[in-house]
Amino acid sequence: MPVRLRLRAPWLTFVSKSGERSKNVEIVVKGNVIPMRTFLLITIILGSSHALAVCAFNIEVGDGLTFSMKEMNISNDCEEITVTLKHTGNLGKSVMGHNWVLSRASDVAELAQKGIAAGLDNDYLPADDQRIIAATKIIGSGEETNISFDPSILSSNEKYIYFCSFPGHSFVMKGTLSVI
Ligand SMILES: [Cu+2]
Repeated sequence: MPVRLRLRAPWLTFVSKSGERSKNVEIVVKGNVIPMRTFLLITIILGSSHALAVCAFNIEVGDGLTFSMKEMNISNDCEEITVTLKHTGNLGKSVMGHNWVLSRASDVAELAQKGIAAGLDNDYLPADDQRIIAATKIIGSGEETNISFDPSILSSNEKYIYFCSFPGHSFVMKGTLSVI
């Protein structure tokens, strides 16, 4: 179905090929007839990415070793970043528990290693370790948890990784976090 984009610009005069002058022009594109005012509004919204900074993230986990989000872009315009983790799988936390842990890329391996020793009672994370920037508790089937942190503690020059510290998961269950 052909769709038209109608542009009304009173400050312009459009001249057709046949020499006809008009204050309106219709552009046939895919979509609906969009008034100029709506068109400009969309343009303004798309152009102001900073005003649309995403400060809250919803990430799902299940019975596999994946986060529903593989990459996060964090804006320093946010006063606080909130990550909500939801377990949509069927397995309990002792079998297929997951958490969301943020650290510098270079700290992941050692934190995951020390996490195994810490055990489930400590959410598979070493206590009071300064290398943990933010972390949720371990959750299982049907559970949900969240964590908030101040993005100003992150640097745009650093590489950050979020991972799951459940034993064996961190090798594949991870994503990259960047400051934009
Ligand atoms: Cu996991």
